[in-house]
Amino acid sequence: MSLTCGVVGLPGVGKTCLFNAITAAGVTSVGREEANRAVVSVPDYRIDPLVKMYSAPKIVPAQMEVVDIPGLKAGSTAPNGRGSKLLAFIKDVDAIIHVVRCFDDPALAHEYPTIDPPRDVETIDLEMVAADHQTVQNKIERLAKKAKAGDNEAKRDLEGCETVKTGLDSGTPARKLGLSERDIQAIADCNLMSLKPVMYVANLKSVAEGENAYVKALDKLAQAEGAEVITVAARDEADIAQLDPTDQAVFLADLGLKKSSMERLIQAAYRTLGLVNFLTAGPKEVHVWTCRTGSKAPQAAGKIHSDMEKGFIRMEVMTYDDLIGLGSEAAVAKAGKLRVEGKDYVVQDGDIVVIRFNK
Ligand SMILES: Nc1nc2c(ncn2[C@@H]2O[C@H](COP(=O)(O)OP(=O)(O)OP(=O)(O)O)[C@@H](O)[C@H]2O)c(=O)[nH]1
Ligand SMILES: [Mg+2]
Repeated sequence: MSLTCGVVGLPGVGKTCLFNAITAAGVTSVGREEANRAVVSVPDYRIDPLVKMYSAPKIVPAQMEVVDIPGLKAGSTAPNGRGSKLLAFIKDVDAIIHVVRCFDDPALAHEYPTIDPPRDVETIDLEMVAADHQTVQNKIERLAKKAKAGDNEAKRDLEGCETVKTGLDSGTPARKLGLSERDIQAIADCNLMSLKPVMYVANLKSVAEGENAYVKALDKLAQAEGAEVITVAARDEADIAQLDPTDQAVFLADLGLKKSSMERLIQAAYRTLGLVNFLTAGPKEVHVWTCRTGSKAPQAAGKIHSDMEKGFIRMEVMTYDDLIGLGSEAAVAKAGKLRVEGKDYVVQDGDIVVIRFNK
């Protein structure tokens, strides 16, 4: 299962630079109307220690797709506007990496004469809200017909949709409306953009810059909605990503940095997707598997092989910390910390598992 994060923001804020920094793809796309796509491996601190423990020759990390979407601006959602295509790109992603310019540079064009992260975030949010509003309105019209004909399910969904629409009317993104399970159910097939999980990227002028008032303003806004913020200098990081690994280390050391912030960024983006990673580890390979948060053992096993879901008997589970702390599977078992879990077990991040199943 590889999910997709979309890099979104106003024109010229550094989205393509960030995409290049993440993927080392080296694309130039100023003025392009198409999206750039690449799949990246998700760094995981648990992989190396496990590889060492088992002398495993093969590593399979989790992966996610990153899509660089051309800049969106106020008014993009107007019918037949250039933005309708851009909005379609956003519809297709599972989470949003919202890039915000957090530096002054009169030589570098910005959509507005001032730098103002909360305004920039709101501009993009309002575009998504406007498009979502239309989507919900269309659904309400369809449901109203069915409800009138006596369809009770349609009546219930209609209520949920009305709640969401009222919220969107006030300009609030759906993700901030505190919607109930039932409301979310009612709009599930609308695939609302403003409901997608978001993380923010504060883009600085250079890696030498410290955090500034713009970053603080973005931090505050993100904190209020429980979203993560990663501070980067996309242009510098894109340049660094083009170097070979030894030169990268030298370059970063020159700047007084240990490593590029891309690892942190990829990890934060991956967390924003709301996934759980579990692992299988042995002398052949260390493999990171991915399932949705809340998945039960058989569904998680199904990510490895469909036979494991169909014939599921049990899942033997140890935590990463126990395995590393105690030093071997045998020691974990001896300490009584190897758990046997059944089909109702909800798989946790960092579980190291063995699936027992009927072939
Ligand atoms: N100084 C500085 N310039 C940057 C940074 N990030 C991007 N730029 C510059 O800003 C300009 C636009 O960068 P892009 O990455 O193409 O911006 P974008 O968001 O992809 O733009 P659109 O796709 O047209 O919306 C380029 O000239 C970059 O060199 C940065 O971190 N620091
Ligand atoms: Mg771009």
